[in-house]
Amino acid sequence: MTDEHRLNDNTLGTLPDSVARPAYDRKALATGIVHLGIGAFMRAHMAAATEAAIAAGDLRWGILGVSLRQSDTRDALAPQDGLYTLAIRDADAQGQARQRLQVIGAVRTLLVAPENPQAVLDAIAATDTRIVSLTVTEKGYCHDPATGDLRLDHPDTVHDLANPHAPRSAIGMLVYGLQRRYALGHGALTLMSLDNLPANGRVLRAAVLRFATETDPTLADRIASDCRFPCSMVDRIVPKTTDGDRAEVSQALGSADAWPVMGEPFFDWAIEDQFAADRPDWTRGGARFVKDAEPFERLKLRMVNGTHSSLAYLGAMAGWQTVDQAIGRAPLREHIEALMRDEIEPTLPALPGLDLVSYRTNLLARYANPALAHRTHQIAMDGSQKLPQRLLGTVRDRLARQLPVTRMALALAAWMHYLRGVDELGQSYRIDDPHASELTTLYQQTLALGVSPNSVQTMLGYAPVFGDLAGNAALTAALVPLLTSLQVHGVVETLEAVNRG
Ligand code: CS2
Repeated sequence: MTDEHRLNDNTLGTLPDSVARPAYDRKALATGIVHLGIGAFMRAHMAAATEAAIAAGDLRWGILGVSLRQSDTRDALAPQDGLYTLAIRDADAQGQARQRLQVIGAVRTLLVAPENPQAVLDAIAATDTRIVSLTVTEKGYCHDPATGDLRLDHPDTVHDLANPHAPRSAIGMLVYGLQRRYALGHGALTLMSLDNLPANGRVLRAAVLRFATETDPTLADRIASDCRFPCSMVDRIVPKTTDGDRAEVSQALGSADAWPVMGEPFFDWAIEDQFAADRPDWTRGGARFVKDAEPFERLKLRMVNGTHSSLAYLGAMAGWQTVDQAIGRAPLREHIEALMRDEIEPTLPALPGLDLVSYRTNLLARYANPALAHRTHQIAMDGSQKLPQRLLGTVRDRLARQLPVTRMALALAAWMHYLRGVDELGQSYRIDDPHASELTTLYQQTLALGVSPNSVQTMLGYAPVFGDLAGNAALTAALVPLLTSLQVHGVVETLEAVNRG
């Protein structure tokens, strides 16, 4: 398609009637939100909820999106005036895939931090900015996942402490941006993490204050008293966009969209109502403001992300490429359902109005969505950053109460087995993880040579992931037969044996 047929402000009016689009005056949008890490995940949730608040008439909340590493999002969206399509996909009662398309107008400006870090600091310092939100993934906090503390020896932290004008980590950008903001006499900010971390606001606050203390303790005191860091739980499955998705959405629009995002119909966002200044009315887009997000986070991290990771490692090793394919296999489905019911749910706090049985049933239906084609290898990435909050909290709670951990241990065993780098069909894949080289070396020196209590304990001794679980006898005892079975008999037979009990 030529440029006249590219999605942008000028071609908005030519879209088919079935495509929802901004009806407000985009030129009148102010920039109230700076977002660090403008990937697909944020574009399918926070931006969609903000779009609803803007559409209801509050034009103060345009978004300036920052990419922390690559220019690809800016390169795709800048020629589109920041517009992109959100495709909500599922299947009808006959199992036929269908989609609902909405062009989102909330993103006004896009920056690429490495090209111009100063512009990012200026945006954080700008008077209209009241909220800085983040989806930088677990590893973007430069913290130790086992303890939650900012790593002062992390290369990005070391770099940023020495380069106040050109930070490259989100934490460095926030601290130097706030320093600039205060120098200009502008008011306090709300810093809002949307990543899948327990107490994400508190993790962010601790990292920002730790970094600020290293820079200037008075700045740290001011941030601590002025700024707010609400915790939140966000839930929507957003698979990576493929070239096929781009072609299909562009075809339906009659205009080329270089980077649409895909999502499921389900959307949940529980956010603590703690803001330093005002905020959009995100309830217009399905969010709820809560007093304490912790129980919602725990529920979501353990039930959704915990089972997602379990399913991803087992599915990827069996050669099942997508989540719907994997959950369609009877032994895996039985296992995931029992994992929730028997091992995860008993560790969850009661939440008013929450019916765990329907939560579980609904989650299984979400996984079975055939229109998403969510890749198991996508979820399997960054395991070292994900396991602690997704799986190990449940494991610790159960071990403390001397309850069995067989099904939880199967997820850990599958992750260890995945480090082998080749699935049961003989296909090799890359381990995509910031600790990949240490972990694969560890695997080669231990489990690859044979499963034994010793080799399993050496794996469990990997402190950045397992922390105080090192040397745990009950967990070792659960892992040894599962790892042996995965290596010798493979995923399906192991699942069948676990399901037989
Ligand atoms: C997934 C999550 O990729 C992953 O690790 O588990 O992105 C998951 O799809 C979302 O958290 C669902 O809300």
